[in-house]
Amino acid sequence: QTTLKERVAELIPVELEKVKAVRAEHGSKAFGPVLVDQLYGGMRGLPALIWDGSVLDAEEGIRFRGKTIPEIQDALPKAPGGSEPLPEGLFWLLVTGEIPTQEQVDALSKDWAARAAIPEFVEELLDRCPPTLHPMSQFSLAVTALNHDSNFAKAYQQGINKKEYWGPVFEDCMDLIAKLPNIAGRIYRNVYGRGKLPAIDPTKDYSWNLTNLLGFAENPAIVELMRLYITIHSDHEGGNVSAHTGKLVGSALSDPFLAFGAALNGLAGPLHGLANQEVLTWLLKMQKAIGENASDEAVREYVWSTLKGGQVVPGYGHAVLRKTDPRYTAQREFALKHLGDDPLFKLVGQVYSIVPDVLLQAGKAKNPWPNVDAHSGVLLNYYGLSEMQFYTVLFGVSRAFGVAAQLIWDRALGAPLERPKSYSTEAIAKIFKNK
Ligand code: FCX
Repeated sequence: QTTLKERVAELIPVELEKVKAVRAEHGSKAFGPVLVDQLYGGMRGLPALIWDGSVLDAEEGIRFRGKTIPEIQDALPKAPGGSEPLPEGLFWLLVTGEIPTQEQVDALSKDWAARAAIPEFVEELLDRCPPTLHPMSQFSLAVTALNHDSNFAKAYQQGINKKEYWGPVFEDCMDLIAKLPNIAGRIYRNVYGRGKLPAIDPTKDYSWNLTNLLGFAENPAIVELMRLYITIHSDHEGGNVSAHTGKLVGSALSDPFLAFGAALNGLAGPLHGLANQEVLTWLLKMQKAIGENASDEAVREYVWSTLKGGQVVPGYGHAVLRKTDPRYTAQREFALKHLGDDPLFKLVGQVYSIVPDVLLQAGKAKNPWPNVDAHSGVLLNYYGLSEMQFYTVLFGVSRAFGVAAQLIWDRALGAPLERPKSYSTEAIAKIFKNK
């Protein structure tokens, strides 16, 4: 049976040829004009990056290597007795574009379990963090510190040939993903006083181990949720803040730990991954203000008061999407199957029936529909993982899959240092004065 690394090695010459052919045929063609407004407007819609793992369509949502979320739920290998895809399989798909066999997925589970231990000094670093330090700051700190043992940084210092970069980067990416559960678990237990971490079970899959490190694995339903959660948060093409940061920092040949540590700092922003936490905070505040089983009118008024206070409605809107996020839908379907009439789930549904209208009426947001973050917190909370400040850490564990897959290919295909051109307002005024 072929390992993931062997398959990547086989695919590299094929991909190099593909890129060469596309560049030879289309390299000098223009995508279209760039508007000055795009420079001021957060580069929306500006074609600027190559990202192979996934592509986002504004109407349809994400496709991982051409496959929609329902398609990967169907096609990827599952755990015994489970019905959600194993993220191990998704990583294989992101890296190779191919659906792995059950044996290949099992081999990844074993490989990651074997690499899962974190250095003692990183454990101590985390143990010394005050519980008041946000879990995302602790997470990025620990991931950055893993650079101590980077295979790539070491190989670079020893003068590795550029053609060989991808090998140690692949090893670093595998180590990175493998070590995240121990980091996340340690942060959770330290911050919330949940006792000592259990050992990794090498006979179990990645999500089971992650859930067990957090202390919840005796409930098979939350383990299934974790498999779905890690799968759907992994990748959302290349332009979002975390993915782009990982790629950008990697382009300086910073190793995958430094690159992903930087990505995590972007994910920790409230307009991006922190929305995972913000949604539940907002829902609970609303529940406190208007009570359980509140009327639609009361919810509508609360949404308006958020907008009038100059705040965003967390979990709604998107820079690219213009329809309900299929990652929201996948979580809603999971909730319909498992959550019954949980009051917070009911509130999420009620909010879904009200917020889009309000945002449309307010007339600013280009997309009034819910994104991935509008649903995740309610699911985790239902199973007892109620500490919302921790939620973005789980998003981060998942996002490593997408960033790592691209880092491997960027180094395999010799992606150059990123260095776009910037302009001052003065320069722009001068350039376009007489145009
Ligand atoms: N609530 C209130 N106002 C909103 C809004 C929302 N949910 N979404 C957009 N708007 C506002 C913007 O703030 C902006 O106002 P301004 O003109 O006064 O600056 C205006 O509508 C136009 O913004 P728009 O072009 O629609 O959206 P952007 O591409 O600029 O921003 C995000 C996209 C996602 C940042 C925006 O919709 C938002 O703030 N949403 C709430 C936070 C959130 O859920 N983030 C998570 C997104 C994602 F899924 C993820 O990364 O995890």
